[in-house]
Amino acid sequence: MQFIIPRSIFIFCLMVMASLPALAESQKILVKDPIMPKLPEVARTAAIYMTIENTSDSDAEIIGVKTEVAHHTMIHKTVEKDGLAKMEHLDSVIIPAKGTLELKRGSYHIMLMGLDKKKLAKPFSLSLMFANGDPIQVEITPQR
Ligand SMILES: [Cu+2]
Repeated sequence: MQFIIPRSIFIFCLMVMASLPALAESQKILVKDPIMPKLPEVARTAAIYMTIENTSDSDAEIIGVKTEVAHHTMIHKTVEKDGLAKMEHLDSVIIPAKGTLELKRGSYHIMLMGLDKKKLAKPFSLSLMFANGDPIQVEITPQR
């Protein structure tokens, strides 16, 4: 017995494959005002702030951050407990559809740990990794 794939199914599969890159591209993320405040001479950690806007119709989830200037990079949120500011480590953070997430002092931030100070002499790049979609490169110029 011969098994023949109907032509219509074959064409449908081609169409699905062709639409995949478009799907990744439909995740529209805009990063504004990325900053890394001036560090004390002895600092081994640094916080990075920025505003991330999601102009798409679906939530965007950042599941990690990568950079060459630090050994570890984490997403943190500063919370106040019993009058003390504490940093919580988050596995991921959501930027709601048509929404904005502000990374700022006393709130969400990107934490760099085990800094390679030599590499901080000039601008460096940071990759925001998404659950769905391509990484986004952000250029950071350390303040001095
Ligand atoms: Cu932190």
